[in-house]
Amino acid sequence: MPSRVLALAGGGGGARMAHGLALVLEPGSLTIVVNTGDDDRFHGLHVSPDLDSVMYTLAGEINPTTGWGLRDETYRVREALGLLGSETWFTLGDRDLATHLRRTELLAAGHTLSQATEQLRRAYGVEHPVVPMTDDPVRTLVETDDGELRFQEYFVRLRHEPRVRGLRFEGAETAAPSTALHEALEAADAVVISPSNPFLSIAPILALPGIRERLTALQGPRIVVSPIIGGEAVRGPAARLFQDLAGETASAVAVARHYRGLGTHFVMDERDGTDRAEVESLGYAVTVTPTLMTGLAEKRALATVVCGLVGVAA
Ligand code: FO1
Repeated sequence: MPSRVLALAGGGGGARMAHGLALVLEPGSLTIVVNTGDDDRFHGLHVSPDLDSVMYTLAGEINPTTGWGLRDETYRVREALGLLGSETWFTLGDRDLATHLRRTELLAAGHTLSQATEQLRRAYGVEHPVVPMTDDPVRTLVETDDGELRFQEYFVRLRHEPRVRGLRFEGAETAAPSTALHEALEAADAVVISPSNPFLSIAPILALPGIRERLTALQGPRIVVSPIIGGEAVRGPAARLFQDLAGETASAVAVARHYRGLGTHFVMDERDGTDRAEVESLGYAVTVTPTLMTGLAEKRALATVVCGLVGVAA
């Protein structure tokens, strides 16, 4: 029987890793579990940015310039909303709006977020299961010097400029992990922790009741792919959050320390090769390889390396 891989993902790095894995694994061998802490309502619509980023990337429809939203977009509705006095700092393209309209329609008709996502991803021609971490509301709240902010206010409206004092995943402690996450945990031969933001994208998944414990109890490899390359995040505030929340400079070692006890294998970029021994001393089996996923070939190459670790003992 082929190995079954559970990938945890959120944001652009997670979407690119998920795409690479989808290129090398059959749909029955991969479940992509996605952060929903970034979800919010805009113009009355339920927006799930991380689910959509993964879905659009796997569909080949992601906007290559922004890394979120759809390619070949127009913004007529946004312009009109602005004229009508609506807040438009969160940019929703016309085609993207159709996704949020349909999701909101399905939720209002009584479907769960998992069921709505299943319909949407099939409609976009995505064969691999892309599933929310939970069907219950979990909202990432960011404690800053300006007070507690909703995730998208911090991330988009304030361009992740405020200093972060802490994070809260409201609702996580009582949220039930989705059925697909349960089933993937039961069946998984390996787990991939994508190179997503550890604090904003992966932590909400790990905050769900029992998930960290169940992941740690898994027998197979738990493979961390470092989101930090040469001391920097590819995009977004991950490097700064290591400073603000963990009090240390961002590096492959800092990522390894963050996931210590959870990960067994650690994949890091060639630029960080000098950190190898220190990461090994934290108990990981280390692989050094190019990790920057600039195109399809790089995504496929990294996913091939990661899948090569499935079945390899730590
Ligand atoms: N990110 C931005 O920086 N600015 C935006 O206006 C914006 C709109 C947006 C709309 C739909 C969507 O699915 C994602 C969107 N994102 C936007 C990205 C999103 O805020 C973040 O990348 C994720 O939440 C972080 O993982």
